Amino acid sequence: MQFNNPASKKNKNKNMTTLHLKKSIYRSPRRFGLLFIPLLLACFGLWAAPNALGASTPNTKSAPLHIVDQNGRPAVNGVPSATGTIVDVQVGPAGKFTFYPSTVHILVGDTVRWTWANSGHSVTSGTPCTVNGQFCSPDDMNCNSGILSNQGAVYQHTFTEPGVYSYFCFAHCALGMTGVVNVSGCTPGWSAGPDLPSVGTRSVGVYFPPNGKFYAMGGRASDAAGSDFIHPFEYDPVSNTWTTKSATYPDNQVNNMACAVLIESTQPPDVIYCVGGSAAGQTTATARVFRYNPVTDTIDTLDAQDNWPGNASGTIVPGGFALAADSPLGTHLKLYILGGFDINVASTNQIWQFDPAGPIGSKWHQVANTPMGVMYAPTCTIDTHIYVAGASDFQGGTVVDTTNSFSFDSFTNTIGTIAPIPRATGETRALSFNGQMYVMGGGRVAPNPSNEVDIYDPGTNTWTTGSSVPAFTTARRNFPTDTDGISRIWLAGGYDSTGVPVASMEIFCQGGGTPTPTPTATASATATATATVTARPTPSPRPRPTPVPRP
Ligand SMILES: [Cu+2]
Repeated sequence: MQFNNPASKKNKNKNMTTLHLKKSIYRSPRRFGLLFIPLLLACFGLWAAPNALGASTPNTKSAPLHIVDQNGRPAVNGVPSATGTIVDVQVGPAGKFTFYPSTVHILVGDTVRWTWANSGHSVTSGTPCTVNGQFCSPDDMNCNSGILSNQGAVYQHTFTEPGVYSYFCFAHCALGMTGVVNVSGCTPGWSAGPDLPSVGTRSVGVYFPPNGKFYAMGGRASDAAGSDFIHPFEYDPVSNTWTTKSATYPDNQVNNMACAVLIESTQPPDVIYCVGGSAAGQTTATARVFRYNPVTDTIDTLDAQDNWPGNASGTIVPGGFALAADSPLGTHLKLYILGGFDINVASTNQIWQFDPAGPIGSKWHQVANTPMGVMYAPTCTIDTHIYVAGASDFQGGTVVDTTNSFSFDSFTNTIGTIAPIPRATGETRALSFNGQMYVMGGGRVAPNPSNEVDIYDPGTNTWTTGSSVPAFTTARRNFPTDTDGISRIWLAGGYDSTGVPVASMEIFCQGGGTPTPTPTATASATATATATVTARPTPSPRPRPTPVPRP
């Protein structure tokens, strides 16, 4: 199997799906992707023995250090909040002068735990290579002296304020041994985020694990011809701001696309693939596939031989879509597009599988058909199945909402039945969040659009609403939304109840939230190096963040 993004989707090994792992176990791999788990396992196996090598002896004569964050407020060290998560970073793995992963994305209240894979390194906060005294190994004291620790040492720090925290190894900073901790805020429950750069609708939301950011791909400002967006929008949870990127879409057929994070082989980089789409005011649709690399902010279009065959007529936009593996061995994830909308004609029922690693001209394969035509269908993958619940249909010359619900087993290529969603909806997205399916508002037939979040538990085949993720505030449809799979959901824009595109954003955050009120870090000498590295259960990324919706 491989550990690519979006993390949890990759592991389709059925006998692992029952494992309920601690947040701290599965968050790391899904956040940091490929290679991290194998490395962790290897290293932790190595370190399972009591690590007598501990860190250097702290100098207890010095005055306690008052640790402050970049905003000058007290930062708490070593006391994970009640709901906090621990994220692991290796120091000097494989004898290299690196931290791995060198950049981590966490929430306020989370803890970063550094473990020394080799000796003679430090974790020292500051913009390379200047000590700023915010935190440092082994015990947050005497940061300026750059105390080095040895193999097996463990140092951890809990971050209680949002921000970007740089650090480096005192001995090897000049060799580029540096790291960054991105800490984003978390208000438990739903809260308002900043407006999109424009009012907009029919964009696709994509969470990009390598940088922890949320993208609104494509879409348009209104239903008028020419209002299509030209550039991706990027939301940064750390700065809580939207940015219009420089990359330019290959064409204006960027509404109602299917987009998801894929990699082309067993190695990063991950990129966002977008398939199909239409332009405002048009009844034709493209079949092209393009890639957006958020790190380099570049877009390129695949060879025309790799156009989506589901739109052979040139009039069909993608239906539901989700990432899934097609075998228990879990080779790289594939994108599935279920159904589609033959614009102003009918819904369609083909399922197409896209393999980004396939040779040119052979990336697409048709698999089973959906049990009914589905379009604008809430779709996500949980464990070994793709679920669809509440798709749109085209009846009597108009788009309508339905309760159509089913599952698709991507291993066996078969359709299954599930309890139908209790309300009709469509033109929205389903998200895989902590092992359940969340159908986000949507729909256009009164009383829709909705702000309701319907939760499907595949284990019990039942639907609920309420507790884990309640309704959001502004009812809407055709809006970009996505999740990191475990703690956050983002949504923005869409048509509101009056049918007008809006710009408002809503953010759901679970956990990591309230930092434990703890006194200023009076660094205690015992807080160091003794941390026993507990053997970790085999990480099987359980919750699987879904790819994208398709308004
Ligand atoms: Cu070093």
